Amino acid sequence: LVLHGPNLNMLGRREPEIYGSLSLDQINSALDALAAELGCILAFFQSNSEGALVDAIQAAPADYDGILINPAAYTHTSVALRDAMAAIGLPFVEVHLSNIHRREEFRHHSFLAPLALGQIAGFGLDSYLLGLRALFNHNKK
Ligand code: CA2
Repeated sequence: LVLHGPNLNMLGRREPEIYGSLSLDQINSALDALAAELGCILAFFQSNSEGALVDAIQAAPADYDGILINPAAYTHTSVALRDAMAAIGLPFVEVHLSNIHRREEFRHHSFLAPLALGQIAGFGLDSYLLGLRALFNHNKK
């Protein structure tokens, strides 16, 4: 399950110098192409609402083997997303388009990262592609 957090539906339209010029649909298409190569099936969900993301995480174990998530701003604020991840226990990888560690201090902390298999930040689309590979390889073992 690929989860995209708040404002990522705006990708490609604003702040291309930080987040690149690809739209969310283009990112999802590139992930689908990699998934076909690896031999796995993806589902995508974007929401600006913290509760909707919590609901999606809670429902995930019924249908999915892992979660690739860009929690966007909720990375830095959401105990609720962290608690949902802790509750389900599915393996997940946290990704960010930008390198959150070279940006404002408030972006350096992630509530989710301590529970993640790993965090990949700063590589634009490649953060997602590397994250999918890492999650797939982890689940293959
Ligand atoms: O670098 C990332 O992927 C982030 O998760 C993106 C979040 C930001 O709050 C995190 O600190 C890092 C913001 C996503 C907002 O995306 C926009 C896209 C286009 C225009 C405006 C916002």
